[in-house]
Amino acid sequence: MVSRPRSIVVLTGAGISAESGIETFRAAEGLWANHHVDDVATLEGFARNPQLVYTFYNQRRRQLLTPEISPNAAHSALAKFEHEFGGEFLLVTQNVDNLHERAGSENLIHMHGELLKMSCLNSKLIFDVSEDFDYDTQCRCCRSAGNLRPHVVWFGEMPLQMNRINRALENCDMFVAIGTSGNVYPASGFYQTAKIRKARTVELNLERTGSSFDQHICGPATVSVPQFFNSLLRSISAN
Ligand code: BV8
Repeated sequence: MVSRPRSIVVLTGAGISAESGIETFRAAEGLWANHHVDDVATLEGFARNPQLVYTFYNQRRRQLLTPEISPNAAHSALAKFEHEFGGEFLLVTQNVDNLHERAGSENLIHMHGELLKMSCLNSKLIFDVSEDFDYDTQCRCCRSAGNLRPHVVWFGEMPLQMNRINRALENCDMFVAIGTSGNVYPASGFYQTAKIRKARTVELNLERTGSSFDQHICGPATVSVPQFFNSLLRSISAN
């Protein structure tokens, strides 16, 4: 077991944002409860009914920007650890919300894109966005309407910065998965890559997801994440 890790990769999923008030994907009242994933999270769904997809993401963006939604103790504990750890640290999130950066995380990859960005289908340029947008919104590059899509990775599309993620996984000696059901590939396979490299693998979740992590810590992220990372900091500084 790694007593003093030198390189840590953390993967987060919807569960880390649940206590901030953002629904997870697969909970009964989850985001997709009212929509079929094929209709709102695939390129085919977007081509079939773009307005449904624009509305789905506009609603989520509006919710994210309401004052009630803010980073929770788990987001803050990860940012604190990153700044005090002293080793290599990479946070990979499957979430498209901006709660990690608002909590102060810096070495962060949004592998499934970001709700507060949109991209042009022609130029592939990426723009910040905080308002609703749809088929009639003009992009600043083409100066015409009908070219914009959410900068979000849909099913069947390649997640972002996979080379950088894989390099970090192959080099890490600790991998921690927080609040993810492990249903979606390639994120669901990251812990195997880490295990092959003899990294210590830890899962923080409400329940065991069935994957064979070295350690499973059950409980809400706002309790387990500060406990785990603060105690790791203490053991590192004691060594
Ligand atoms: C790709 C953006 C090729 C959109 C998302 C058949 C078999 C296996 C795989 C496939 C298959 N057919 C197709 C595939 C590939 C497919 C896939 O995995 N499909 C699955 C559904 C079968 N994947 C893809 O298409 C990906 N691309 O494979 O490209 C490739 C890739 C690499 C290399 C070569 C080729 C692209 C997938 C991206 C899809 N986009 N999001 C949007 O956000 O609207 S996925 C979406 O669901 C989220 O981003 C998130 O990543 C994902 C999973 O959700 P979770 O975050 O895990 O959330 P979930 O609700 O499931 O779980 C929440 C967890 O939190 C639970 O465990 C719960 O217990 C816990 N929890 C809840 N509350 C708390 C908590 N834990 C702690 N505290 C709490 N309070």
